[in-house]
Amino acid sequence: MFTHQSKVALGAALMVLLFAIPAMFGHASAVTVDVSIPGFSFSPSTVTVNVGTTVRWTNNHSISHTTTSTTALWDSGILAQGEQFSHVFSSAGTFPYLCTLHLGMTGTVVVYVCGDANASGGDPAVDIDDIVFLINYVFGGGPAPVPLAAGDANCSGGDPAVDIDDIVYLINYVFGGGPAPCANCL
Ligand SMILES: [Cu+2]
Repeated sequence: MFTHQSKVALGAALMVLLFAIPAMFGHASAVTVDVSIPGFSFSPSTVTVNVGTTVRWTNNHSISHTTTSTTALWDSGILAQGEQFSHVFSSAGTFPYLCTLHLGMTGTVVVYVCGDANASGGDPAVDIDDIVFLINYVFGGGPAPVPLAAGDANCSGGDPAVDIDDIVYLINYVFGGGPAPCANCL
């Protein structure tokens, strides 16, 4: 593994890439992701979203349901057919929920930060450890970010979505005062 000193040296050395490789810059926009209640289930039962995303549940079933966080983050109360409830996810993490009327109805919202390739969370979520993680992934055969899109710091998408441009982008952000990772890297 890398020592702190070697990570700093690595970051400093890779600064030269900033002048050799043009970074691509992503876009930021508010996003809403829909979850349907078509019956005695949530569909899809797991959604993976960026920080700042609004998740909107719609009860499309003929009887009432709720969407209720198991950690008291949100509670829709009873939703009759056709009613909706929205919640903005402003921090990274894995958030389970259920319907309080039918406890077998469960779902999960996974929230992550673009650029937080190692899923460390915390403050700052995006730091030199993510650069090292991506270098190890792109050049060293190391583990991929989970979800992979979390490593697509410049929101380039494409194939591969995570490549040297994302490493350069993060170096520029962490060491060069460059723009933060894009907001929607799905
Ligand atoms: Cu229910």
